[in-house]
This record gives sequence, C-alpha cells and structure tokens, in this order.
Amino acid sequence: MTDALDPAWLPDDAFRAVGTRRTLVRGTGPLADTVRGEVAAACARFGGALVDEGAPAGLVLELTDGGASGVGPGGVGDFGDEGFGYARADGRATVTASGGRGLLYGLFHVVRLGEAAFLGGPVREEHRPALALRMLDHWDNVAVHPVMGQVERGYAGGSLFWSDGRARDALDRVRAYGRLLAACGINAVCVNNVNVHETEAHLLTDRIGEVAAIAAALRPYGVRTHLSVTFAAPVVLGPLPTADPLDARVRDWWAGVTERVYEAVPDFGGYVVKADSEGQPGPFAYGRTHADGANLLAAALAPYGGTVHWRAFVYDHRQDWRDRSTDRARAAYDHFVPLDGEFAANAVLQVKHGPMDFQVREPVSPLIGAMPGTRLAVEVQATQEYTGQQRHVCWLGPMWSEVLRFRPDGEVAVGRLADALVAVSNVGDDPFWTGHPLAQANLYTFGRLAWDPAADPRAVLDEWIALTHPDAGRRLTEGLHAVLDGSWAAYEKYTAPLGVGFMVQPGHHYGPSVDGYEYSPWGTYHFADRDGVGVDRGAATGTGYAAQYAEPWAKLFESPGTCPDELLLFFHHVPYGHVLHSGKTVIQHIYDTHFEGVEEAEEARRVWAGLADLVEPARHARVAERYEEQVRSAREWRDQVNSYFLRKSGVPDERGRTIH
Ligand code: GCV
Repeated sequence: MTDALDPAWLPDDAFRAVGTRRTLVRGTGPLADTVRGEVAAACARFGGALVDEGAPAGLVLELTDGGASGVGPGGVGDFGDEGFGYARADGRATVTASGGRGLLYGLFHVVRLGEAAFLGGPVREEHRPALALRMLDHWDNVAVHPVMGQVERGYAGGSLFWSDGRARDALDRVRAYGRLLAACGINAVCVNNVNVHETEAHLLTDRIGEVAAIAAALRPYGVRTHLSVTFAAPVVLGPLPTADPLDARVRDWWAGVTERVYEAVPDFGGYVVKADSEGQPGPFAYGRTHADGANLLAAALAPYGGTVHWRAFVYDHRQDWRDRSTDRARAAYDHFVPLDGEFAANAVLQVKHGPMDFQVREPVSPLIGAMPGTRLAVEVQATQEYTGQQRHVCWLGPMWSEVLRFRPDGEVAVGRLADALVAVSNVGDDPFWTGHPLAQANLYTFGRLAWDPAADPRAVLDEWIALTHPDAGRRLTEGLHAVLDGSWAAYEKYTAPLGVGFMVQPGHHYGPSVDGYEYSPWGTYHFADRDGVGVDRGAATGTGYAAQYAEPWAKLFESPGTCPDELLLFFHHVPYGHVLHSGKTVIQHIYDTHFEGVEEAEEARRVWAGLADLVEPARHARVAERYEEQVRSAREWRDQVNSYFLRKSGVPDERGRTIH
C-alpha cells in the first residue's frame, strides 16, 4: 500500500460542478457532516463556498426534520433513510432527504450529473433504492491461509482490512473505500471470509474491537459492518460442548455474545453464515434443519435490529463421479424449499444467482422465487474467480442485469423479489483497488444495479466512464465501451461452451482444463464422449433439475428444442451434430466461438493500445500488460477446448482452421 491510491470513480474533477457553486447544507448528524465535508473539500478545490442559511445558494442539500420546511419535491419525510428528492429550476439544484444516507446519496447524484444537475429546464425527481440492503462480502482472512492466502479468490492484492494477522492500524484507505461505496449506493460490507478459520472466529468475541475500528472507518459513509461467523462458535470459542441450535445454553451463548457485539458496534448489521457447506460446520451435525440454525442467530440479533444472512450454498462436495443420480445443481432447492416459511423475519436466505458456482453462464437458480415465505438475498461474484481473475477484462454488468430481469414465475423480476443484492468483493489493497483497473467498472455497476435492478447496464457504464474520466471525449468513451461492453460475451466464447461450465484448472480455477473437475468429488460437469456432450437435467430422462423451475421455464428448459442455445449443454446431453437455434451444429458452434472469442480479445487489446494518449500512463500500462496475458490465455483456452472436442468427436472444422 505504498503506491498512490487510484481515485477510481471519485477523482477530484468529478466534483467540479459541485465545487464551483455556493452550497447550503441544511441538517445535523454524522452523515450531514460527511456531506458538508465533501462539499467543503470540493469548494476548496474549485472556488465555490459553503454558505449559511439565508445566503443565495446554487445548491441546497437538505435533511428535513420530517415536515417542517415543506420543500421536498415528493413530499417531505417520505424518502425513508435512503431515498432523496432532486429538483432543478433556474440554475439551482435542491436535494431533499429525510435520512442521512439519503442526503449523501443525493449529493453523489448531483456529482454524477455534473453541470447537468443545474442546467436546463425544471425537473423534479424522487429516488429510492429498490433493494434495502446492497452489500459486499469480503472473503478476507485475518491471518494468511496456507492455501487460500489472505483473500480467498482475491485478485487485487492483500486485504483492505487485515494485515499481519490483525486489523490494519491505518484505516484511511477503508474510509476511502466507504466513500467509493456510498457513491455507487452500497450500504453494507461483511469484513471477513465466509470460510471462518480459527483466528477469524475470534473476531466475534475477544477481537470485536478490531471489527469496531473498521466499522468506525466505514460509518461516515453510511456503510454498515457485518461479520461472518462460524456456526460452531460456542464450541470453537468455548466453553460449550455443543453448538446445537435447540440447546438453551447455545441460545444463551449467542445472546450474550451478540449483546457484546452491539456494545462495541452499535449499528452492527448482522452475521453471515456458511453452514454445512464445503466442510463448514452447521446444524446437520445435530440433526437440526437450516431454519433451526438460522433462527438461532436471528433470535440473538433481533433485539438490536440485526439480520442473519444464511447462505444456501449447501451441496455434497464429496460426490462419486460414477453416481449419475447426484446433481449438484439440484442441491440448494432440495435442501431449502421444504423449509419455506420457517425462517425468522430477520433471517435472509442468501442464494447464489446460479445453481452451481458463479460460472460464466448459468441459468438463474430455481431457488430464487421458490420460497415466497422467506426473505431473499441474491449473491453474485464481483471477484472474477471463474471469469478471468482480474487478468481478463470481463465486465459483468450484462450478466447481472440478465439475472435481475429474469422472471422466475414469468411475471415478477428477480430484482423485485429480492430483499438484498450481495456481491463477493473484487477489492484488495492494490493501488487500483481491483487489480485490473477496468474491474472497477464491475464494482460500480454492482452498486448501481443493486440500487436500481432495472437500470440499463450500459447507461451505468456511461456513468462510470464519465466519473472516472471526467474529461473523457467521444474517442475515450467509445473506446471504453468497445473494450467493456462485449467482454463478458467474449470471455464466454473462448471458455466453456453453451452453459456447460467449469473446465477450469482445479484448485485455483484459472485457465483451461476440460476434464479438470470431470472425475472429481466436487461434481461432474460435461459428460463429453465420442457422441455428444452436456448434462441431462430434464425431468423425463435426466436428473429432474429442470422441473425445479416454475412455468414457463420448466417446460422451456425440459426440451432441447426450446432450451435457449446458451444453456443447452447445462440442461441436455446432445450429439455433436445437434443443430442449435442459431443454425449451427454444437461442434461447429464450439469451434467458431473459440476462434471468435480470441479475435475479440485481440481486437480489444488493439483498441486499448490506441487509447494510450487519453489514459493516465500507469493505468494504461497496467491494463495493456493484462491484455497480453488475456490474449495468451484466451488462445490457450481456444486451443485446448477445440482440440479436446476435435479429438472426442472426430468432426473436422468445416472452415478448415488449425486445431491442434
Ligand atoms: C469462500 C466456491 C469458491 C470458494 C468459496 C465458495 C463459497 O466454491 O471456490 O472459494 O468459499 O465458493 O461461495 O462459499
């Protein structure tokens, strides 16, 4: 952390329009003070001024007192803690909020608009987040783990929060992080890995002071702190012999510990739990259900308004590949749907967006929408575990938008069903925050889609470009769109085809290995043989997974004739000669997309090289260097996947290209 910190989407120049104005900030409280501090800093740079009541002001940022002043565009006091009104007339802008966060978000709204916030005809708008909780989960270990390192699946250096086995002494960077998060609407952070090792278990008790220090650094920007805890805490931390959720001693233990957590962190958000999952302890050991487990922690948190995020990532990771009846994709639904209605009101079931594990293409998890009596958090992965590990450009906005717009019952979109959207963070102590500077766009886009899941991701990308590069002209804007817009699609093209997933090197998950997981205990993914490829997940002849969906999806996915091309091999085992809706055979699609994907990566590298005169040199160089690796890796993927399927199928490429 010695290098200068990249300002990401909050460079000084992004505040020019605010900083040149005379601004009145009306209201009291910590977040109003943060707003005042932001405006004062901008004014110091650009010549504007904070003014007192009664003086003429071009910008008014007003925290209402619940009705006294009556200037709110949508009626005062009805914005909750996070919403705000924005109005513009006669060159003057007004933000009205009834809560501190709303005021802060209103300020950043004006920052995003820039001069347009003040100029043009009158407007009156109301803004409220669609989802109440917009959270980042950090898979950060306090102590460096011998296999997973400091940040599990982290590609941006060490942890922002932890170093040398404890919380960092200097937390100004954490404060700067909170500021970036507030500017895109994120309001919660879980500061440690869901795989809770022994050192990290102590954060809950004797090391809660370290968590409190981090929470204090995030608080000025309205970001609440959450903690991952181990279900076995009463045993691991002692002195109990059991963690049985129905044991009174265990209930008392959690109640006492949680009381002390709130003494240290009064606005603590709650616990995140990975239980009975990939070796983590859970209620199954005591013959109890996951509702019993979640409700235990929910009861401890309830007196303080806290929430337990209970992860639904429960599956058998000790499978036998010879057993074709076990289907990892089915697991979360099979485990949790029978428990619908049994979870406490402050328990939120946190479900990965797909049924597997953040692959480049998965169907939306059938669990989403299947538990109407249970609160839902949808989890996506900003850290690019399976999407190029921040060495490849892979802007995930379009993927997340597809998930959020999906309508599980054919009517209500995921973005409206969910209570919360959670992303596994892609941030570390790297000076560019995210390792790959363009991966910052993923973090920003996540926050904005969590605020408004119906937003057009390309419009969000426009915002990110304009904030990050306040002087971006047309050439830079178009260049950034050219390298980012289609990057997810390109990544999909040169990696695992048609929804089949995985094909990565086991363990670290970078680079191709078509059979890497095929005969492993973690699940079996493609079943390729000389005749065909894909997994039969239909109800008629396969694992029955397709029937977990409501209509119209169950029927649509059941038949290869109606299943969307991009998911065909996730749902069906088909011959290589099977003709897709696109008109191509499966085998020719595999060849063509792998050649195209590499060409698109090469073209993006060329476009980026052409932007050298428009991008700050260190930033340009970092991206250019990573494009070399991306192109190398994309060629490796192409050659391994194409050679594998040529050898399996014996079907030549109809265009006669070189396949090794
Ligand atoms: C934190 C995948 C990842 C693990 C991760 C797990 C999870 O299996 O490879 O590193 O563990 O998901 O989401 O819990």
